[in-house]
Amino acid sequence: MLTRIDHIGIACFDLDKTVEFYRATYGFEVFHTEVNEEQGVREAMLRINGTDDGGSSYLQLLEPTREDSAVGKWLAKNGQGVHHIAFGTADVDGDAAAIRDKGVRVLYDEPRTGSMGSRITFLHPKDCHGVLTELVTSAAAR
Ligand code: CMX
Ligand code: CO
Repeated sequence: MLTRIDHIGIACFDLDKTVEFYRATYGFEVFHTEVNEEQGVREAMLRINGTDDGGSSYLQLLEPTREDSAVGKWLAKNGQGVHHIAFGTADVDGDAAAIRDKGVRVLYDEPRTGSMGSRITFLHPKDCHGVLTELVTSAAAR
């Protein structure tokens, strides 16, 4: 069951400048940073709030580490902005399988590693009314 917004993924050209904008404008501080080579991103997670199921909601600021990555290609085509939305679940495997059975393309056969040791998969934006959609089981929920 999808129980919360885990994060909103925002693509940017310069992670440090974008982090500074969110800090100076809204007062959001960096909760976590990492490089995910498989996904081709350098990212900063800004924690916005906790939720009833013990998980949290974040903004995920994403800078590509290579031009041919998903975010790099998207930035070249669209410029900066909202790249994807991510729903939190305690069971990414089960939810992904159930959604696949409804005819929506799930991009990975098995969930891969996301921020902070989470397990993630993606739904194809063309099957989701134009929204690239991620499913996340956070490390804490496992
Ligand atoms: N939101 C909405 N539509 C998108 C999209 C996005 N983020 N990215 C691509 N599309 C659309 C494109 O506009 C294009 O549509 P048209 O054919 O109408 O022009 C279509 O999908 C195909 O796009 P593409 O540029 O040819 O790109 P690819 O097919 O090579 O890749 C996708 C698209 C979704 C398969 C790829 O971006 C992907 O695998 N995404 C999942 C991984 C990811 O995004 N990782 C970065 C985030 C990591 C994290 O969150 O931790
Ligand atoms: Co994400």
